[in-house]
Amino acid sequence: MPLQSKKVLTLVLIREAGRVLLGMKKRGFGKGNWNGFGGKVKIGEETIEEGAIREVYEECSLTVSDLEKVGILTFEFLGDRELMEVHVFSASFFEGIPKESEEMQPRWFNIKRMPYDQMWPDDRYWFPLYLKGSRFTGYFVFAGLNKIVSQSLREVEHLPAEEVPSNNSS
Ligand code: 6OG
Repeated sequence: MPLQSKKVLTLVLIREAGRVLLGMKKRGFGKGNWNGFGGKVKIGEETIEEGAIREVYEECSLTVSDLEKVGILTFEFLGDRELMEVHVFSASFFEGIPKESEEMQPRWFNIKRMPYDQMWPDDRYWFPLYLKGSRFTGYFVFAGLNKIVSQSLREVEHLPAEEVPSNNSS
């Protein structure tokens, strides 16, 4: 079965001193996991960053402006022809106070105590690279939502230049 397309998504990690803001996903894909904020890049959004900024605001009411891309993670779910390409951003300046939304319940976590048992299983591989300030690319193959069957992760000096997404459906 050939892989035919990829969906571009965003994931924003907001960091302040020794802590990171995560949200408990209350519905949809990844429900029950702590994760950064993000989602699909919408048609009409000219950059991936624009989609990322919108999602952060929708999900926790914060306005971020200093996004820095730190990683690109590609996920393949066996049996699903569409790959997910998640662009991971770090932000350290924000305006507002984190507020619960219909999708996310935000909470600050000390960077020494990330709740890996309640995060996506790939996070325990790449999150330490993010925390130490590296850039990275990764490819993870999942069988179901909880099991990684193969993975590769690399620290890189530079991430590939952005491609403007054209095939996202929503
Ligand atoms: P919506 O469906 O809510 O966007 N996402 C993942 N994040 C991590 N840490 N690991 C994964 O492993 C992920 N797969 C998807 C990208 C989904 C949100 O979840 C992220 C988006 O921020 C498989 O629109």
